[in-house]
Amino acid sequence: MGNTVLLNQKNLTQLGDRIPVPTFDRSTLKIGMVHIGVGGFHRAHQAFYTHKLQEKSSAPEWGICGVGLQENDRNIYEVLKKQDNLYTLLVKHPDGKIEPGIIGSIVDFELGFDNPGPVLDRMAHPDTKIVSLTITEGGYNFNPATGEFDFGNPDIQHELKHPDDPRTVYGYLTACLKKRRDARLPPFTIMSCDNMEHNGDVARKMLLSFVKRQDKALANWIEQGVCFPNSMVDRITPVTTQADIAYLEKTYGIKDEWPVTCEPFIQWVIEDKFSNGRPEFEKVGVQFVPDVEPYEKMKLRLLNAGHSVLGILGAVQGYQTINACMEDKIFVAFLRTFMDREATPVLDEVAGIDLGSYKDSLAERFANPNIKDSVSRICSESAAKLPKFLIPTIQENLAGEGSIQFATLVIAAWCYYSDKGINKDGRPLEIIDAMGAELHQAAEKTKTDPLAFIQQESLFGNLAKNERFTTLYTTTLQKIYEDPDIKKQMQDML
Ligand code: CS2
Repeated sequence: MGNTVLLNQKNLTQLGDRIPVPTFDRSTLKIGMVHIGVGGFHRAHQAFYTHKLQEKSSAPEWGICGVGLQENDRNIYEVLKKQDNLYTLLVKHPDGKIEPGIIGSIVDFELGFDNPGPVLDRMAHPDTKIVSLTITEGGYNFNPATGEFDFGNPDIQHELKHPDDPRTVYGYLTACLKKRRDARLPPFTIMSCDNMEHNGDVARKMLLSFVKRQDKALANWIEQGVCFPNSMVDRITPVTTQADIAYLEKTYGIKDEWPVTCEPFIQWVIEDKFSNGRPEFEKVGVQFVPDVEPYEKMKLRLLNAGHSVLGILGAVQGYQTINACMEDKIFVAFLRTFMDREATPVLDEVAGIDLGSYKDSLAERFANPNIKDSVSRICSESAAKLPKFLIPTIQENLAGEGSIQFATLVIAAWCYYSDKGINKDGRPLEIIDAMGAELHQAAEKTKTDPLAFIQQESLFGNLAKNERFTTLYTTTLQKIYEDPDIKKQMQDML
């Protein structure tokens, strides 16, 4: 290792002696993709695939411009600006090996928060062919109980009154699609990369509901011309820690303020439905299929739900990381039994995939000791996640005669977690949830009304009205409140 070098374009030649750096000419890339929501996941997934494609074959039309719409995107914006949009990806293997590489596919970044103009211009630019999204499960602005667009959101109300001052993704998309239509430019594809069943269909339905309130003709134009491919995206990407930053500096002498770490596994299955061309991602392993639904469902109901099972139970038990949960034989057995007995029976066949091996591989991925994915990341935004990952499995098993015991323990533990905010040993939990206050208020009524938590219909639908569920839930809950050492209950169930 030589002296410490700041990560930026000018220093790339020097850094190239230390770790792999982009070999393609970033300066000539046009921006074909605008991505909203440049978190760790985008940088470990779509930007990584795009980087690989640039390395493999020339794809000059497909550079990425990152976009942040919220105040809390300012940090990443400032770091990436300083680093000429370069960052390091650290791929962490289970055997301890860490594979570093500098990713060069993001070539510009715009922040809309202070001034929406540059973001709108970029999205309305003739070179832009795809606008992709990782705005999180909660970012789609629909009421989970009805599945309809939530017009009650104050930002949406503001945008309806002031179309030139967008705040949410819907305001931005509408304003720039209008610009494109008025300029007689072709529309772009809107590509959702969030963990939701039918993510593209949901994005389409929500955007059209919003646009129809403003401009019916524009809604028609969007309906005719904008494609919204559904997709399944996968790569475990923990939160970057100070230790990752220090590792990079100490081991390679690279000063990168915001590297990304991830597991080696990566998968992207997309519906081949694009309005205005697409990168040849199949050259770098992306699968284009006519129907993504079975893949999405499999991943959400096994991987994401599996994560939540470990996360919620692990939080109450006092574990800090997902791999720590997987060092506990009871957690491993509980997870597998949940998957086999409850999640799998309500899944569809997935052509070419052996579910047994898929579940084995999930257990290996979760156990990767090098990843140290925090339980708090997994539990964050559970109110947006569980209605998509876990609750449908319970509802479908209730509709048949399926087992619901394992998932019910997780819901009961989530109530305890939201009520008490501490683990079994009384230590405070780090709870990050946009609905945190509502969850707490509902959960703390448990003492007087055991069903209070699950009566939140926007999350649980009609579970509180199902006797088989409420009977099991109430007894399970009572046991947790008597003794939050949740492992005992888990063990008794195996
Ligand atoms: C996780 C996901 O947020 C969560 O709860 O399950 O972020 C998961 O790591 C990714 O979907 C993996 O592809």
